[in-house]
Amino acid sequence: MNRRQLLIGSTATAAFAGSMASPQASTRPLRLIPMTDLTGGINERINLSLNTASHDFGTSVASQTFGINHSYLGPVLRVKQGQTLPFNVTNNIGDVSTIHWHGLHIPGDVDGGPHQEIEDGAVWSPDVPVVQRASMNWFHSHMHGKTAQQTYNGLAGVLLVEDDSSLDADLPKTYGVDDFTLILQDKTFDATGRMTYALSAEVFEDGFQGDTIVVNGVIAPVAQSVPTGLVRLRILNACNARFLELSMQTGPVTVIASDGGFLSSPVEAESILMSPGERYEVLIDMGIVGTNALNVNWGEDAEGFFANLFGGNPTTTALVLNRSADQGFTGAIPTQLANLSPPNRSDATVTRSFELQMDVGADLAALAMAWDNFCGNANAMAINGQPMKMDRIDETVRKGDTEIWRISVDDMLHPFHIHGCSFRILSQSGATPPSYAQGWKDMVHVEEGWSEVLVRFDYDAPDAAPYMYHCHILEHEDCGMMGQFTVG
Ligand SMILES: [Cu+2]
Repeated sequence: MNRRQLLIGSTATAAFAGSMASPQASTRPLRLIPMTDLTGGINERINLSLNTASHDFGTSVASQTFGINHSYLGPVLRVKQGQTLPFNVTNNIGDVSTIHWHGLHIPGDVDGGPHQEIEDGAVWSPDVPVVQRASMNWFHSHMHGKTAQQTYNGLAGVLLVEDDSSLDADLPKTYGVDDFTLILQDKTFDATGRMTYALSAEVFEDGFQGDTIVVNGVIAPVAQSVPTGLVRLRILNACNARFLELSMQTGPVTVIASDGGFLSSPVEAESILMSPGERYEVLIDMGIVGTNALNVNWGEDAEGFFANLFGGNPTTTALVLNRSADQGFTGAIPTQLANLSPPNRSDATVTRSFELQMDVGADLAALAMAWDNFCGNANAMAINGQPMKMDRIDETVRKGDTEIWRISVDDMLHPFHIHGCSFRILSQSGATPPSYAQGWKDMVHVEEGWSEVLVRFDYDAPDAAPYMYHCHILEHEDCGMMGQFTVG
């Protein structure tokens, strides 16, 4: 009997009575996340203030949250390739934190991982170079042992990189009109409507599973009026642990970009499976139907395993799009997006193997605790037999080398993330990745067999500021399923 079978029938979490009773019955307006557009130039330091706040997710009750310049989540920052971003990140959450720039190709000392702690009351002022192509990235807490709780409470935001070709591209790009940023998360709320984050040992093992979908900080479904024509959705799965299977009510999902930038050409898929930490950009043709909807199936697999286990509707609507009389973007879905050659595994000169491990035994569990990993009262986790340790370097990479990283797991489906790079997926759980995952990525799914990525590291990460590789189920990361590597 495997762990999955053992878990079936365990306790369901308490649900906010109003949130899931009739998911299609009401739609709230989509909350547009305030966007700071810096593509025209940067004249002063960019202030990000991490603060405690209260926020109404749509239950008419204020929940205690963290925010970045806002009551929950941060702004959307829109920047351009070639810029250097002079941040002042001020921490006022009453606890030590960090802000990691997920997806950026930057040196280890400005990466914002667990070594760049920002004490409560302190200001962190990294100058972050934007070297890479147009891509949707994000930023979130990466505080060792506290990433899950701090990110859940709201320490996350989106960073859109544009470049000359993306600014010129014949694509929808009017923010809040035909170009929307969607941050998808799962939450639980207590009977009074306050956001909760409760972890039992079982729940901790699978990572936190909420029963209510939240879009940009508002309980779904949400609705948005859009003009006729193509509409662009830039989507981030910012759940702590849930995989989300996205589909449209009418028509295919037309994917144009993955984590690290545009695909070579649009890919039509019946659905896309997004792990925590992944980003995809999709186009919706609102010239065809007057109403369309983005639906979310949040089972780990087609049977909706997690949904049945933890409560909540396995398929729900996240966003309803209603066409207005206005004429919007008049272009067609492009046939060509970017020049991407297929990954060539013979480019690699080094191969490394990583096994993600969920059950490491009592001896390692004691060490994991001593090394400030946080596992609640669940089992400690590890990679290659070692829970995360802040002063141990696990791998040493030579700058400019192309490598193959092979990842396997002992149980369950996990999303694996590498800092400081984008990579190409050679195989995913022993199979060819879906077409929409064959472009630039920094996340790969790992279940059965090997997942292999082709990766090159071009920036320095010294002993004092190593990069991380880890499971992006945040409770697993906090519990030791993380390692660190230098580049030089
Ligand atoms: Cu994991």
